[in-house]
Amino acid sequence: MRTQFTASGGAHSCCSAVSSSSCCCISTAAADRRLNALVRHLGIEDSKSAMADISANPTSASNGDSVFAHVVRAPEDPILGVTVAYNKDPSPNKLNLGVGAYRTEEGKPLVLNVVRQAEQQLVNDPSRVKEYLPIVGLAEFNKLSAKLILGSDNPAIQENRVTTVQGLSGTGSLRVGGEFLARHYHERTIYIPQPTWGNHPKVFTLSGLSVKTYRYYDPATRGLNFQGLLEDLGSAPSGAIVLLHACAHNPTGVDPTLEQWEHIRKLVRSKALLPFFDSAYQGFASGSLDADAQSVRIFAADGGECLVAQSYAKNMGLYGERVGALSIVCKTADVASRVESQLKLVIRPMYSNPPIHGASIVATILKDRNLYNEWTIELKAMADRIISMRQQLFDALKTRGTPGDWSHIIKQIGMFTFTGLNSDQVAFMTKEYHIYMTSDGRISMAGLSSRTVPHLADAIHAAVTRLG
Ligand code: PLA
Repeated sequence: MRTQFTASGGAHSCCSAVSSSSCCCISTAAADRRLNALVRHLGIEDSKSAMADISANPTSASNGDSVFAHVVRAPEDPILGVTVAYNKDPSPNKLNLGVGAYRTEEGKPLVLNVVRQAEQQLVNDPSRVKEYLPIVGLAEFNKLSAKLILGSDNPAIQENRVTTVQGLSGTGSLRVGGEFLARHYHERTIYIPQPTWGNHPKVFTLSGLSVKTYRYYDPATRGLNFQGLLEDLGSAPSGAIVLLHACAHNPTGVDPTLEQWEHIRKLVRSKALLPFFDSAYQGFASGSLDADAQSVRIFAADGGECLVAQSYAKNMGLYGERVGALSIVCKTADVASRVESQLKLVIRPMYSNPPIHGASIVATILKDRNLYNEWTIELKAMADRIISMRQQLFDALKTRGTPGDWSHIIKQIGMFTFTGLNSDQVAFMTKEYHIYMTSDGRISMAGLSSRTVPHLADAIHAAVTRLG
């Protein structure tokens, strides 16, 4: 059987004698691609002069000006910028439903009890040191992470066909995966759902991949555009990479059913597309770690290859610890070990090796049966609180007689509701009600509480009736 990865690294005509790791043309071409991508990303029209500005205009300081005088102000990030605006608002009633960060009923950030316990254990263990981790991270963490997402009895793990490297949370893991594919995979196009998490196109473009979209969401039904998805993936070039949200699709909260996943799997395999899963919400969608991993597991069970980026930001509340993992399921153990050797070459010049603390917390919890069980209970409680917020918001809008069908609030899954509110309505809610959310109408249900539901419902009601 043919393997999809050529970890030996393709030889380049200009420097065929050198290994791909030190090949000069790779770095120059990649740097050019990234600079071009950055120019496109910043929306600069005259790319030639912009390139000159970005790369070769350092001498203006001779007249006393800053060498950075030409730097244009970049816009705030569409998601994290919402928090910046929120922090500036002096209103006591302000509410941040922008970034997906879990809050308690009291509106406070939550450190899980199991995380506190694991940290205590780590602090009390004098044998713990702060040495550098290996380039691929903490071995125990990597093994446990692969088992968590793929299932502990997964044959690919038992056959050593999976390589897992620790990453800087979900984002860093996606980026390392993207860069690996740009260097070693024969097809450089990645298909991402429309819409998707706003950082996906940037992460993959700057990894050196070319980004295209496939239809995913149908605004008319506020559900999955399954037909459109099948058509678009069906006409993608053979071998193309496909980004799939493992569960709790961001921003729509719309996931395929298991039957639909099976359909997608067959199509992906028949066209030899390469699945790249983004698993940022395992356990957060349904409250069950196993149920939320089903999509990934059906792909990992068919013997084919795939990539999975995992994040512990949400399900363990380790947002700021930046702990995640990238697993690549390969056809053979030999390919997996060569793939890993190349992943190290991606990571080493990027951040050398990952941080030790967050991964140690996760490993401590995953390997201890009691802590693990306690974690699943705390995780379920978070998921249940989010689900109850859905019901409360839905009921509050019904009580107010807000025009429209709001049943999608209770049908959607995971951290977010894709409300269907437009950017004018969102701007109105921010201005008049101090409610902060992304301009696409996404609200983080995890940031809501019983106390703040009425305020949000009032704001939605006013926005819909006045700007409907
Ligand atoms: N993938 C998806 C689908 C995500 O929604 C997020 C986070 C990530 C990856 C990355 O998370 P991590 O790097 O922190 O592990 N999305 C958040 C935060 C919760 C953000 O935008 O950074 C969001 O509000 O959409």
